Amino acid sequence: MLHEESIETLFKEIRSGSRRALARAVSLVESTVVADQDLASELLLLCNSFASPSRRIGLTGAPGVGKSTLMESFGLALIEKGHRVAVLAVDPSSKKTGGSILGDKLRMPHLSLHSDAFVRPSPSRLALGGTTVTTRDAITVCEAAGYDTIFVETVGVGQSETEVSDMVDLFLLLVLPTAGDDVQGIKRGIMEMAHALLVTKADIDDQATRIAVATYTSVLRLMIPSMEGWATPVLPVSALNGNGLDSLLELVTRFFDPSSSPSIEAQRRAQRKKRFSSDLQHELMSVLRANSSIQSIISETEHEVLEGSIPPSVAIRQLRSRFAITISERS
Ligand SMILES: Nc1nc2c(ncn2[C@@H]2O[C@H](COP(=O)(O)OP(=O)(O)OP(=O)(O)O)[C@@H](O)[C@H]2O)c(=O)[nH]1
Ligand SMILES: [Mg+2]
Repeated sequence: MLHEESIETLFKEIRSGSRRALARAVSLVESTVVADQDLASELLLLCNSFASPSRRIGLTGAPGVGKSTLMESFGLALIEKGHRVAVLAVDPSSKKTGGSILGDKLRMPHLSLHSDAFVRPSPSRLALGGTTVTTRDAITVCEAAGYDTIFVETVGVGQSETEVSDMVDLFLLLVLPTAGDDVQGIKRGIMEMAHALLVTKADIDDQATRIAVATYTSVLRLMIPSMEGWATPVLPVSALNGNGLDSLLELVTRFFDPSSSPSIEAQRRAQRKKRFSSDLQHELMSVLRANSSIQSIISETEHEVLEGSIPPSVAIRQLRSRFAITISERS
């Protein structure tokens, strides 16, 4: 069991490049055990003070579209250029299958063994909305460990895309070259959030890939761009033969060009603001719900609203004054 003194040791080990220590640190910040949370906070404060410039890249797309395989080949290409790459996963399905940790290591066999890479599928912590809340903290720990490129993979289901797009700088949507038939199936909101669309498995069918690129390009023209002044590119890629990886590298370099970093910093600031405010709301609701007298006032009022005996607007006003009384009685 970790205690305060060992947090400093753990932090030193992380800084000196130990991947085992990093894996333990990520488990600690992901832990829901109450006793771990003070230690996790202490570790995160240390890590936060060592934040170095980094590139946070999210990948989303239907199951099997090729996210992990792309990170394997693109991650290795980045390592060759001197980068250190961490891969985290927000995987709402891992709870059910329980097999994704092994699965992802198999999908990224070379990357997961490379000394300049850290591959860690996060078990999903189902919070409100059914997505993880701890991946952001795992990002902070990986950055303190000297990983300058952090990939976050998520299967495109439910809310996880929004969550991931709120924790990364560059957000990539992967689609299959199914001649654009899928366009209808992809939610408009996700396409508008993406900074680029990658048509995967381009090695399989040349013509289908070209049609898919053209279809997605024209659909995107009708949508609101993910960033002001940014035309969302559609790139064909093959993780298998490496075609398109140069263009992807060029895109990533252009996106993170120092001349655009003020806007990345502004985006991170907005993300921190959003997270603080939503976590605060969540926390306040749990505090309120844990208080039995407040909980019973809420239940009583809810019952009256459901029965139609008072309108919701009046109920809320009544609750506001009853909460004020309850809180002042206690202070
Ligand atoms: N031909 C071809 N097959 C690919 C390519 N990329 C991935 N695949 C295959 O597609 C299958 C799924 O690939 P993954 O990388 O696991 O896909 P994923 O999107 O990470 O899947 P989930 O994590 O399950 O959502 C595997 O059998 C891969 O070998 C590619 O560029 N070309
Ligand atoms: Mg995968």
